[in-house]
Amino acid sequence: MGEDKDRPVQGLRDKLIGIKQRWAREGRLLTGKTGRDRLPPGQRLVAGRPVLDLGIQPDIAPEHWRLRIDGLVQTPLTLDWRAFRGLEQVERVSDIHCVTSWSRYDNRWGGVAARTILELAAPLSEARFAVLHSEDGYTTNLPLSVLLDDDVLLAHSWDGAPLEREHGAPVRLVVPKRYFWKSAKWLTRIELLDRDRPGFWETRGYHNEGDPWKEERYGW
Ligand SMILES: Nc1nc2c(c(=O)[nH]1)N[C@H]1C(S)=C(S)[C@@H](COP(=O)(O)O)O[C@H]1N2
Ligand SMILES: [Mo]
Repeated sequence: MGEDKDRPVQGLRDKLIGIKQRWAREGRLLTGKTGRDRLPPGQRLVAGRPVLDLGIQPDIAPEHWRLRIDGLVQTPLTLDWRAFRGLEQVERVSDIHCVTSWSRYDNRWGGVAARTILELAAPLSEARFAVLHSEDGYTTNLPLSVLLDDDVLLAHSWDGAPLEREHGAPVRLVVPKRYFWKSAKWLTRIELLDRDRPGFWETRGYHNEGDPWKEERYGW
């Protein structure tokens, strides 16, 4: 092959390689869903602590608080504050993803694993879903299997301080793998059911599952 014929081809090839190398440097076409990225699609990071509620912030003194676990369980339970604090206390660090598009990293929650309390009540084999009930009349629903995840807490502290009233004191649920509306504040009752029963937002257009990584914000 003559040199004169090869040179333009070589030049073109170098140009293409150069473009691809630049794309690689710039991370072009990356979806942002793998590796180092912690932020689910459509979310933006905040540092503060937004408050979201229905316009009611119950003021529950720990000594007046009760948690009921009932429905399809072998041993219906009512825990008071002393009994709750007497259970194994754990800490978990997790990210918050709110459906209104804010996320907050590295929240350190202290409390009792939901699993610990559910095991005490001993769910019947038919029990597959849960409704979380709150003092302000709010409800939300989750599959029992999700509540049994190791990172799901009934939290009484946040970043080392007792939970504030506006964030659900004395005890709120924290479900890191779902949008934050599933994390019921001012929690007073866990009801186990054999079928799913959509809660407050789930009957008002929000998604039944609410997985931030699938961007399950609205609808079913
Ligand atoms: N009892 C109760 N729990 C609730 C709510 C509520 O109105 N009542 N709002 C939910 C929604 S929509 C969100 S985003 C989070 C907000 O929690 P925060 O106020 O601690 O940020 O609580 C969830 N849990
Ligand atoms: Mo929310």
